[in-house]
Amino acid sequence: MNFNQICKAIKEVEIQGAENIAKAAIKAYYLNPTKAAVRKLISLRPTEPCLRNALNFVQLDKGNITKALIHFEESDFLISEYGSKLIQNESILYTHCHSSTVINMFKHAKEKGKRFLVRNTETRPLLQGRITSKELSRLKIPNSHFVDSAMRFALKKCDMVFIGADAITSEGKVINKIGSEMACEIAKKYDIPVYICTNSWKFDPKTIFGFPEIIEKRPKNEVWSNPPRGVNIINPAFEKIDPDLITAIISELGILKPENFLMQVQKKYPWMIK
Ligand code: RUB
Repeated sequence: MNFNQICKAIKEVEIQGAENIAKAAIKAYYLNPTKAAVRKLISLRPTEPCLRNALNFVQLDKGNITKALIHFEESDFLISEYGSKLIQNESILYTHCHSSTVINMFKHAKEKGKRFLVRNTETRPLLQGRITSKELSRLKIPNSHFVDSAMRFALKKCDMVFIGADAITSEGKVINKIGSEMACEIAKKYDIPVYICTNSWKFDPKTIFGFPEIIEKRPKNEVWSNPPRGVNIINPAFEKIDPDLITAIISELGILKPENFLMQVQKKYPWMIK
């Protein structure tokens, strides 16, 4: 794909998930290493600090393109190691939308001999939950698929929730696909632990300085292409999960409470804060 094709695929969510978007943006920057290219890439998905952090990092030094890709690879491995150890045999796990980090962790757990089932929700309007189901089926991980409004029904018999992240704020709030906060509230009601699987470059340093993480609003026609006149369609892509709904964040830095995660990420990656 050339630079413009990558931009189009990110904008139209053909390339989706924060980490895949960041990796694609690195490739696009390699093809077009200019400030204008960086500005364009950043504008494509507003709720994506991983994309912004990755582009900031690769601009610091030529060798950083390879280093950034290694960071993602090593982080995915460590998250898979840490996360898969938490999974008990015969457990039922819940996920929402499509997170490559969560899928990698499930794959790793299966390779380590863990036996478990996954329940997931379809994730209207773009149905990224189907990508999750397809990938789980390809990996021969038993899975059940539910419509979003069956989320409580799907979740209440589960043992653990594993979801991804698009952004993490300085207050320890995690932003992920719309529906994620609802899933975490249901999990709390039924005493089900919630784990966020994410590499730490999803932290948004600008939130330290009081800038809010902007929640991306997607086009109305994704929800309803031809609605009657007078219908106001609102299509938020993401929502914020309060830290008190989160058992821990599983990242390359370990399995940490949100407040400890924030301390570690700022210590390990000072270039991110500048
Ligand atoms: C995808 C989504 C994913 C996170 C994490 O939203 O919310 O859970 O991006 O994914 P969209 P990953 O489909 O709108 O991009 O773990 O792959 O970074």
